[in-house]
Amino acid sequence: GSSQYGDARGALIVLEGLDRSGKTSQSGRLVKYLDGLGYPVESWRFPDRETAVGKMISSYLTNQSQLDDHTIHLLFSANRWEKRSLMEAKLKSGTSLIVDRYSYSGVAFSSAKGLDIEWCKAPEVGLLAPDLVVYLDIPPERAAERGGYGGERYEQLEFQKNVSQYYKMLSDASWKTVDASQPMEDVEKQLKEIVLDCVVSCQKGKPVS
Ligand code: DGP
Ligand code: NA
Ligand code: NA
Repeated sequence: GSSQYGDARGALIVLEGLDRSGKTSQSGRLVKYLDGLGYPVESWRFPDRETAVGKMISSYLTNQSQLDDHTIHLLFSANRWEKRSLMEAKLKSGTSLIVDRYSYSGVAFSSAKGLDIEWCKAPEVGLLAPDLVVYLDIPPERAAERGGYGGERYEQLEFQKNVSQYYKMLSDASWKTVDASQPMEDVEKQLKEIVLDCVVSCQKGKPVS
């Protein structure tokens, strides 16, 4: 067909949400589930702190370095760009990717600091478009109660409230929202259903939008 990846391509599935919304644990569970069903799948996350750029980001997040807001924004974006071709190759070869944060984090977190939203979106243009964005929706106050924030730069209630407003602005009708304040098992069950649907339709060669 007219698919960007040909037949049986992998699905690009992005999980977004506030810090402590449960993305990381759910992403691990989803990968196990899909793998158990026999679908090639990998768990990815941004920022990827292993690369040279990722190490600069990590040092910024842990307050070991200071950077201008625009500069760190562009580093987060560069960190997605440096993984783009590998991402494309994986999808083409049929491997689905469950990605913990993507461009939406980039725009929501930097806009929440007061940077212009259109300026924030610009460096993301040309990255691969996800087949599915799932938003793990949790009130910032509830997220803050969860075992406490880890002390990284953005883990502050007032800032997270601001981020959640920008996520609302960025979301559109194509996003699936899961109530992440439910028990973990309920979140997991709903996510599995949504994500499997997406993987199955991509395996059938669904065109990329
Ligand atoms: P995590 O490793 O998922 O806990 O993310 C680290 C922190 O960085 C988290 O508070 C969210 C934030 N973050 C993730 N991606 C971006 C981005 O592209 N831009 C900005 N400004 N912040 C981001
Ligand atoms: Na977030
Ligand atoms: Na975090």
